[in-house]
Amino acid sequence: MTSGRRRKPLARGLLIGTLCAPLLALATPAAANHPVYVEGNCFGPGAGDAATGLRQSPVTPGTCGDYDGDGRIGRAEDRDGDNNYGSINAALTAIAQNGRVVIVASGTFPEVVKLAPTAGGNVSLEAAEGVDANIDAVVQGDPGNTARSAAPGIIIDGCGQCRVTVRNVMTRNWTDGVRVLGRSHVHLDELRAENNIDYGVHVMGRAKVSISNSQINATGFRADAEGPDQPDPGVGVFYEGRSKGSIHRSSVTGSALAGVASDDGAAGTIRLKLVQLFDNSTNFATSQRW
Ligand SMILES: [Ca+2]
Ligand SMILES: [Ca+2]
Repeated sequence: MTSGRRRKPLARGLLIGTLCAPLLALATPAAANHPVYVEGNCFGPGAGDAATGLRQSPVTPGTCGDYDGDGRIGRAEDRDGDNNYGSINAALTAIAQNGRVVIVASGTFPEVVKLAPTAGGNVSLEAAEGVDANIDAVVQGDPGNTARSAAPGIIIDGCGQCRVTVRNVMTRNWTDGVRVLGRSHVHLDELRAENNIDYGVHVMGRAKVSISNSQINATGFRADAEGPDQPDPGVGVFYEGRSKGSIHRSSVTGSALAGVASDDGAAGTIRLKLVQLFDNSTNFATSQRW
């Protein structure tokens, strides 16, 4: 854990900062123990059936997910030069994919979130307790819905020496709720993946992904105004290639095809404990025999 080792008393930190300013200027933009915040948002204007799309700035200060009370949310919050952001990807860029991003107010985030640490970087993305952070491909009336519906919601592509943690977020209406690539090392905790058409969690390559306290439900079931979409294949959690995984205290239900499945290379390297598998066409499958 780097945070404990790096934490220093303020006075000492200031002294070091004074003496070593040239060195600090060469450091990464945000050290691993300097979190940045993501604010929320709300729908509107109007209410109920009249509500359309995400609200834009300005909003009444302190409302509609405006955590810092400046009346700005979304892109305006991304651009105002402070340490709060209105979108998740802007915050990840601010920490240079090395550090902690905390979503501090409830909102819907229609963006393909990319977690891609390099060179030993470590990223944690989480919503604070009680915050509903919905990473959703579909927002009523938004012109980007079709393109987003054909993309994964959270893409994790880390290096072999990098570690990624994602906690307490929802991902819905994508092809894959979460797609993990390469040699990533990932922990997914309190993840809620629903109504993703192809996979809830899709682990590829040689990635290692543990999942705990999570619900992956209704994979392969998604509909728009023209009717239900066709799943391909509609698997809750799929460990593909030579990936490895462990799932603990989680629920995988209502998948169109398999609940938890592994590829030939991943077969035998998947560990399940206290996992609810129910109402999937096939609850558990190996070698893609679903
Ligand atoms: Ca704000
Ligand atoms: Ca800002």
